[in-house]
Amino acid sequence: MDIKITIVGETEVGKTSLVQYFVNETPSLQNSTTPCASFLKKVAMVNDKVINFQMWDTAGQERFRSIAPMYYRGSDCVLLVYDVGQQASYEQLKEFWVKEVQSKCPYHVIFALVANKQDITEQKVTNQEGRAFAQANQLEFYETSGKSGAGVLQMFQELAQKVIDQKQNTQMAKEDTSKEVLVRTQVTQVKQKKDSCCM
Ligand SMILES: Nc1nc2c(ncn2[C@@H]2O[C@H](COP(=O)(O)OP(=O)(O)OP(=O)(O)O)[C@@H](O)[C@H]2O)c(=O)[nH]1
Ligand SMILES: [Mg+2]
Repeated sequence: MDIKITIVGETEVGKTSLVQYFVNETPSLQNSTTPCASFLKKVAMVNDKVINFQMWDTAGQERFRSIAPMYYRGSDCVLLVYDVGQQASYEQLKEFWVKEVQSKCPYHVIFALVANKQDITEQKVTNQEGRAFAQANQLEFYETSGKSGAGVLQMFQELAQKVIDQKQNTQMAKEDTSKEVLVRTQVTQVKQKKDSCCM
C-alpha cells in the first residue's frame, strides 16, 4: 500500500532532519535549507503490511508558500511541524498552516501537529499547550527530536496505521454504498416487473 505524507511548517523547524531520520534511522541533521521541496521514499513494515512511504518534504521559507498546495493536496497525511524552542514557528502553524491545509484537503486526510526539537532544554512552547491546541483542532499530536530520534519512528508507524484504518473504512463505506445501490436497483427492477405485469 502507498501512503503519501507531506511535511509542512516554518523554515528551520527541522522538517528535513525529521524525515531524514525516518528514512536513514540515524540522525542526519541538515545544514542547508530546502528549496521548493524534496521527495523521499521508504518501504517499511507496519503491523505486517508492506508500506511504501512517499514523502514530500516542503520548503519552509515564506517565498515557497504558494507552491505548498501542490504537495499536500494529494496526501493521505500532513505533518505540521514546529520547533518547541521557537514560539513564532508555533504561532505560524496556528495562524496560517492549520487552517490552510484543513481547508484545502479532503476530510479523510490525517493531520498531525509535531512538537519537534524535544532535546533542547529551553522549551518556549510547552507540550501541554501544543497537545491542547491539537485536541481542539482535530489534529494528532507528537513530540519528536530529529537530533536524538526520540518519537520519530513511532510517529511514522502510528500515522501509517491511522491511514491504513482510514483507507479501509473508506473502502468499506464505498462497498456499503455500492451494495445499497445494487439492492435499490434490484428493488426497482422487481417493482417495474410487477408494474408491467397484468396480474
Ligand atoms: N536541537 C535540535 N536541532 C535540530 C533538530 N532538527 C533539526 N535541527 C537543526 O535545525 C536546523 C534546521 O533543520 P532542517 O531540518 O534543515 O529544518 P527545515 O524545517 O527542513 O528547514 P527548511 O528546509 O528551511 O524549511 C538545522 O541546523 C538542524 O541541525 C532537533 O530535533 N533538535
Ligand atoms: Mg528542509
